[in-house]
Amino acid sequence: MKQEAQQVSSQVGTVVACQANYYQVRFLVAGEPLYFLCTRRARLKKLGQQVVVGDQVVVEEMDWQDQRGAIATIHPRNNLLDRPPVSNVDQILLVFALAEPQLDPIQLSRFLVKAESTGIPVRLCLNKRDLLTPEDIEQWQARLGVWGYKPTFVSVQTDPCLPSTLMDTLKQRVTVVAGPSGVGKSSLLNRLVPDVDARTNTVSGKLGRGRHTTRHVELFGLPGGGLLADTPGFNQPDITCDVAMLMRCFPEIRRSQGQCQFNDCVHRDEPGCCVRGDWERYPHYLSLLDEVLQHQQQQEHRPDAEAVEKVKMGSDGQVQHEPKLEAKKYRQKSRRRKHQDLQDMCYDVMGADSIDDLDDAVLEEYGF
Ligand SMILES: Nc1nc2c(ncn2[C@@H]2O[C@H](COP(=O)(O)OP(=O)(O)OP(=O)(O)O)[C@@H](O)[C@H]2O)c(=O)[nH]1
Ligand SMILES: [Mg+2]
Ligand SMILES: [Zn+2]
Repeated sequence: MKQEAQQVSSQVGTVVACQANYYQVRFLVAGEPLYFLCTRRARLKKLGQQVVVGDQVVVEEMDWQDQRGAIATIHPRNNLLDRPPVSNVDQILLVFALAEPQLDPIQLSRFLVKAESTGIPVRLCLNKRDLLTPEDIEQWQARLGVWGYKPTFVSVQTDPCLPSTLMDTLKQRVTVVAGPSGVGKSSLLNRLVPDVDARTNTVSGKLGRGRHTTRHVELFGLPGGGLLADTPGFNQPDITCDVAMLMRCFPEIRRSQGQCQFNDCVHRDEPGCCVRGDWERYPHYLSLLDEVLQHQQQQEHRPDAEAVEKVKMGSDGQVQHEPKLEAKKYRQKSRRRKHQDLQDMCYDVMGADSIDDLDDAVLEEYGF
């Protein structure tokens, strides 16, 4: 059976890591994972199609001896997270610590909204339960239940077995672990994939978002099936979705959807609004609403002359250009820099073989 499977010259696999011009692609052969080191066909490069971790790809010219091949086609993506770039994600596992660092409800809200705004199912995992009393844990459970979440409480460090609710949700799914720095994301990965050398405490950089760590995302195969990617922690995700999406990001608002008098109610000061009220996260919602409206206003009042393009990867793998609208663009730039911005970006991005080939400054500038 295995022998027969090894005869094929082309097969669909999952990209689990990208490094320079090479991609590690995982195949299941007779139920066992096999990893091939692959290049990308020149045709994909010409089409401007980037390969990202999570992509389902057709690998051709498979050399079963040396486990090498060439990526010929990227299957259409179900979704694409941009930071770090991972596609076909089944769920986001949002990890927070109950203590050390102390659980900040506003920060948790912000992360939840950011995760929900991707449209990808979100699961909440609260780590370091060894540091809290059972009473405190019960209080958090009740409180977050009212928010609309049913977190899994865990101590990655001291639990003899990780909870079955957590293990079950990871089975056969592609999961991206996200959350602030120091909450135990890498520790969890180490626990789940015992032979992995995911270093803990490695986040670097001024913003707590090391460039290299964000880019070198990798999907690890779990012993019970499923794939898991660790991400570096950062403490303040931007909320850049629109108002309609913001409302969808709150389970409390989703629950009362359609009950407002006006279809376009933003639940702020409209008369007869039944969402407005004394629910715990209502102030979080109002503050994020202000932020989102402000962001929207900034976009609307952006002078055209200052428009700078942003490079995004479409779900089809094509590089797309869209106006970059962040406040960052108002920074003073040298004349040469202004003139060359757009051109540089086109050449740098389109001419590169993979994200890893791009200049760090270009990636930063254009929001990768
Ligand atoms: N008390 C306690 N400490 C834990 C637990 N899990 C992890 N830690 C500790 O928390 C610290 C941070 O853990 P990491 O796994 O590096 O956290 P991280 O989320 O990957 O952090 P970044 O990579 O900075 O985003 C380490 O010192 C761990 O030993 C736990 O269950 N209980
Ligand atoms: Mg980490
Ligand atoms: Zn309303």
